[in-house]
Amino acid sequence: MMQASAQAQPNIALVKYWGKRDVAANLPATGSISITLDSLWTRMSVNFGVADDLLIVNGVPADEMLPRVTRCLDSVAGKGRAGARVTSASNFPIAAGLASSASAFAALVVAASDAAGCGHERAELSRLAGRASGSAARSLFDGFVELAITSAGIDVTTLAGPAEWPLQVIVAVTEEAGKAVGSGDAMIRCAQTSPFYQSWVDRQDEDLAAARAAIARRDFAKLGAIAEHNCLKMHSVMWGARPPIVYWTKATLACMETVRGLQDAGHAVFFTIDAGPQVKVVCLPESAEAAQAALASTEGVRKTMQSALGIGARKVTVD
Ligand code: 2P0
Repeated sequence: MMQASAQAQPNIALVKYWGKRDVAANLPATGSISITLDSLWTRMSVNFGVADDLLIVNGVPADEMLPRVTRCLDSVAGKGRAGARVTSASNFPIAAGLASSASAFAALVVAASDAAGCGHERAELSRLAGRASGSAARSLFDGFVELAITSAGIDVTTLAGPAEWPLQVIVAVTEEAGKAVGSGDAMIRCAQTSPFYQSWVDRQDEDLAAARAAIARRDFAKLGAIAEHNCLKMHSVMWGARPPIVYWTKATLACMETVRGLQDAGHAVFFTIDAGPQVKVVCLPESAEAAQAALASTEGVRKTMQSALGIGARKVTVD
């Protein structure tokens, strides 16, 4: 039996990936910059040596996700591989805009490569994860991560490690149910129908440059300003699609107002929102406690989770 396990954490994009240059190759239209989290995790175990692929997520068979997992395993271990029993567990809600596919596919490629004895380098694992889910390529790397588009595909690097600028992230969970429109379909609809899509793509390089410079200088105010702007622009692209894609709820807006209140009171915090109603609030450590308390008492917030920045996907031993 060839068996291995890996753990990966989700990442939160500060300059977002929204749109595909090549749908078949799952190549993003633009680069992106993210932070890898620490205390939210997905653990994946891959066991080659069964007849047919089988996927168990948090103890329950997940047949809907199986074809995507099968394709990813084929890309890592080759089509001639044995069938695999894949088990996955996460300590946070999945499929609700919390980057669960990022941590899942990042952990999957590491576990599958190890179980099959492939010996892939990190850059190759990142490329394979990105083919399964664009954002997953970033969860192979530590701390502040940039995914750049090159003529050869993607190039992913760490801009600053988690200890070099130890920010905190509060996730305000407003809805635990899965979302109505998946990210992949939503991106394609935006590219086909939103009049704002092309200008989003055209302006992405300047946002990436601004975020990269803010990270290099540890300039929290500048990083927050560009991240909020980039997030609101991404959602504007979605609102302009036909039919429109609106992931926000009343609670999402209430959380944004809470963040504005914290900023007005002098706290170093900013928000970002992905393809779902949850609000992620990035803070300097001294503002984390106030941010967590304010978000926890915001109407519609079901729970909050807090995380430092963490490291990329790696092998683990799971009992
Ligand atoms: C991101 N998101 O940069 C953006 C911002 C959501 C909003 O990447 O189709 O699951 O699997 O490549 O990576 C979510 O999309 O999309 C995402 P696919 P993915 O984090």
